[in-house]
Amino acid sequence: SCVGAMPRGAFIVFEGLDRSGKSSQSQRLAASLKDKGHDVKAIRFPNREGPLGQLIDAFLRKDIDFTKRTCHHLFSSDRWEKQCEIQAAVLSGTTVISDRYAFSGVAYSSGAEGLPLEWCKNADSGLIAPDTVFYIDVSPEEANRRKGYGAERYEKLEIQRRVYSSYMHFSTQPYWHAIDGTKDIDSIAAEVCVKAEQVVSSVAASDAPVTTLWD
Ligand code: FDM
Ligand code: MG
Repeated sequence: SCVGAMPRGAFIVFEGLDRSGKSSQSQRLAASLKDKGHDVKAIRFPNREGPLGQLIDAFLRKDIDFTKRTCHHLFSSDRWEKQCEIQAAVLSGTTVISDRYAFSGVAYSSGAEGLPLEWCKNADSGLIAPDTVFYIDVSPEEANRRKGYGAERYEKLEIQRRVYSSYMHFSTQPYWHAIDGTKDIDSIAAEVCVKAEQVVSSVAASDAPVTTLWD
């Protein structure tokens, strides 16, 4: 790379079942990396604020229904709408941390809705690929014991069991890092932070190009 060129930022994704603790962990990591002087941009999917997000929010609250394939495309479109933003941030040296991404799309649409997995993957094919995925691994039973699920769509033990097994489709991928989500919050945060810093520095040092799903 040319002398003085900005090393790119890493793209880090958190995945896991509802109540796995992934939202807290993604916030913790964003705060720790900021403390260490990194530029960080925290995002989440679904992004419930935008025009698509409002439809998704109403869908999750069961105020409106869509066919299974339409809802899958809504969640996917929400990600497509954010690609320029993610790309611009990463290329300017900012580390992007996302709470959920396309892996949720595949795990929930195939697991909870019963759609064919390859069909689900197609909608997200070509999205910017994360450099690493932290999968906060908590069994559906353990997640359910935590505070019980809420009243949103998919927040049921039997559905979470199917989502959990769909997530396992990704478990052998090189970018997939399963983290034991039953440990205490501070040890998980410490483990994640060490691994994330390794990813941030190796991405910066190797000047690895941004790749796309599902390479
Ligand atoms: N969800 C999330 C999907 O079904 N598909 C997707 O592509 C994404 C990103 O939306 F039940 C589901 C997962 C969860 C719900 O997520 C909202 P949060 O993280 O609980 O807000
Ligand atoms: Mg939820």
